Amino acid sequence: MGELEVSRATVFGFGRTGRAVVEFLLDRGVEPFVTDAGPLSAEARDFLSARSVPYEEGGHTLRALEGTELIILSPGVDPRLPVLEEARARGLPVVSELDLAAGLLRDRPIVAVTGTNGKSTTVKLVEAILRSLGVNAVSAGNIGTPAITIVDRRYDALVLEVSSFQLEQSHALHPRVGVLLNISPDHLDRHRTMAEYEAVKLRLFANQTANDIAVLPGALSRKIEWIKAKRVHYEDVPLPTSTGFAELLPHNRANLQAAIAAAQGIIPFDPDGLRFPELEDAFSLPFRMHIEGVLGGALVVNDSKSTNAASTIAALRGFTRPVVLILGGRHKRAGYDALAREIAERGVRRTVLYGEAADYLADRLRAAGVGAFTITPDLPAAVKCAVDNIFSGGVLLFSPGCSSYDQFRNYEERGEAFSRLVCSYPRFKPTARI
Ligand code: UMA
Ligand code: ADP
Repeated sequence: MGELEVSRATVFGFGRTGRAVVEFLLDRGVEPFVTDAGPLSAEARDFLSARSVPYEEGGHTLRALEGTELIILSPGVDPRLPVLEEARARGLPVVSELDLAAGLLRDRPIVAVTGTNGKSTTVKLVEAILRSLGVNAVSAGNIGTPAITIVDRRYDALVLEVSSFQLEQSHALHPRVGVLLNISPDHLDRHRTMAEYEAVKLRLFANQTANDIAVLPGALSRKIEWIKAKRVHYEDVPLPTSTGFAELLPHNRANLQAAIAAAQGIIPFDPDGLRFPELEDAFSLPFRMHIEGVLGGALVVNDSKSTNAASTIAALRGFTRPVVLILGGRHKRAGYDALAREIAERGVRRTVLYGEAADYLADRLRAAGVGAFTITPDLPAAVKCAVDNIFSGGVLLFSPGCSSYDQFRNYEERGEAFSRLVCSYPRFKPTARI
């Protein structure tokens, strides 16, 4: 197995990553053991049994350390778990899936993208730009395809989406181009403080040398001395002048500037040669500011991928029309006072709150002097309330600013639920224009 040379390995977490790691190990003749904190689905149990892979579920026990030579972590697993401390104390190597992949991808050009918001859009933009220039680029990582699945594929450049969870567990990633889009409060349940979250994000640049490129906002760059790579402050990158780009939402303009800077780190090109249709798909990933249609003369926008306060602020800045906003889910503990101020300043007509975070968000709104809000129990009730408040020429914006986990499995399921709810109104028209 490359340079690791083990015959048995334990995989922590059996979600998308764990499954890919198990397949990778089996392909190389390594015997995996799987341990998962939660219950496994019947399908997952069948998958493992069919391959004679032993497993434990419902918690990580010391059984996970017995007879193994290597521990491999899924991103959702906190590297500080006591069982992992015990593994290290016993001298067992503990690596992340990302580090395992990074070790095998060492000689390939990697563009690694992190940040609180805009990662997937930017990854898709870099991939599309490189492909439009004839570079065979592939994307992987937090965007949905674990990096380990592509170690045997042939390509010219890898565009990797990297989350804070992955960075926290990883030490080996060395991107030729590192992109840090932005940092605002998120995932503080795992990273505890903003300082810790920031430090984890900055690790993207830790292994870079003077031959590499670091793309980041100037304001952030000026606060950090130790980055060795050549820095590009992406807000200084000129946008293409050709048709289509002028209409981009402000946050997508920023993502495009960062993507251009990143792609130029792989191959030099003139941004004015970029054509909007070649990049268009990257700006319309599902559940990111997606126009569902028109209801009661109002544009209905589904931004279910908004899982923190900053992405909802970006969504609000995308409209000059009056907005009715649906906000809610499980909050991230910080960033919501700024969102409440934005709601106040923009004169959002009504904010409809739902889910676990509703009372917390109501307090933030009150503190910012916002009175036009309604608390509802769940998404169906929130949509009904929002529809009762919409008016012709306005926007019904679903940009929840919170994670979905209080009432849904993930943001996709939540976005689909919103879509079904609005489409069920007989007056709903699936058109992109009012
Ligand atoms: N689990 C444990 N022990 C723990 C924690 C979790 O056993 O301490 C188990 C869970 O019970 C579950 C499994 O681990 O069975 C889930 O593993 P995971 O949480 O690492 O998730 P994966 O399914 O492997 O998906 C991960 C990313 N998820 C997370 O980081 C939470 C996916 O990003 C990513 O697409 C995928 O790897 C492929 O790289 C999703 C995400 O929400 C989209 N990411 C966060 C974000 O973008 O904000 C970070
Ligand atoms: P990520 O992969 O980091 O979650 P996405 O591209 O999937 O990023 O977008 C997630 C959410 O953040 C969406 O609601 C989107 O509209 C918003 N968003 C995208 N880019 C930015 C940005 N640069 N700044 C703030 N919000 C953004």
